[in-house]
Amino acid sequence: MTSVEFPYVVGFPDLGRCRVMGVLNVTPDSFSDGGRYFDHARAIEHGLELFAAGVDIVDVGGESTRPGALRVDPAEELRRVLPVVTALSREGAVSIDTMNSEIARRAVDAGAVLVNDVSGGLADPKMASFVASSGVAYVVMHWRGHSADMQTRAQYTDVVADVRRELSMRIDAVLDDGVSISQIVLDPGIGFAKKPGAGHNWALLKHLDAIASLGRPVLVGASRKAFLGHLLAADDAPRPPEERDAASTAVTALVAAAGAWCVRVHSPVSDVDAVRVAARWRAQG
Ligand code: PMM
Repeated sequence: MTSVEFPYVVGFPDLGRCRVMGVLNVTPDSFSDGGRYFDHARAIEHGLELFAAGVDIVDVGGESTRPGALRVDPAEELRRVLPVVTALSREGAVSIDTMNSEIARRAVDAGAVLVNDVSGGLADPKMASFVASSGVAYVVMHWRGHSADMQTRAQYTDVVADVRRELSMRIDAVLDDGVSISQIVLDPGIGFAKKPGAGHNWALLKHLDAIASLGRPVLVGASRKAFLGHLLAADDAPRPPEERDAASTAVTALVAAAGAWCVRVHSPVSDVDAVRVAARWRAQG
């Protein structure tokens, strides 16, 4: 089998396959697992379960970004995530899902090897310069504003071209702040200022190559999101988040086969196999 090459990301040697990132929300209110891992001991235990299931990275977040969510106080966000990042960093690669540069700094000091910023540096003007000084990998996601009212900003002429252009501007901005190109991973921001019924998410997933043509690897966070609930609705009732895992894995297989660098998922067991199937698929002449 010929190996599959992915663009280099600092700290993440090529595995010849798409990586799997497991979601660990230490929040009372995330849309699919809110409240389940709010207690530190339960969060750490679930992080260990994610590693045991074969994920490459555990993504620890202390602020819900579901549509409509309000901001969390930074002291509370830090209280939620720091013990969890500290404990899990001893066991494997941990990323910190935050828009706040101080939280990112404390998490990286505690061992996090990737900063996952859903605002792509827009929420905190100090984020990019912190990331630059830290040298760790940086996920720059497409974002148009905070969750409280982000869905009102889901207006596009051509969603793929618009997201690509806005991400390109974010690359330029974070490079200007000293981030190096090998730190950057791009993310089209599935569900963020994208309407489930308007086809925005499907267009972005189908045309990931347009995002990848910016020259950086692509991370996809489609797991359990509303557009899948919408697709699988019965009698006009969306399929509930915890019943969207099979569909999430189908997306994993498709985007990994299309060359995604990483998928961010809640229930990773099938995804861990799916990325291996996709790598073999890609390697086939
Ligand atoms: N989605 C959520 C949170 N963090 N990070 C990245 N990079 N990409 C995403 O799509 C993303 C994210 C929201 O989902 P959750 O509430 O299940 O964590």
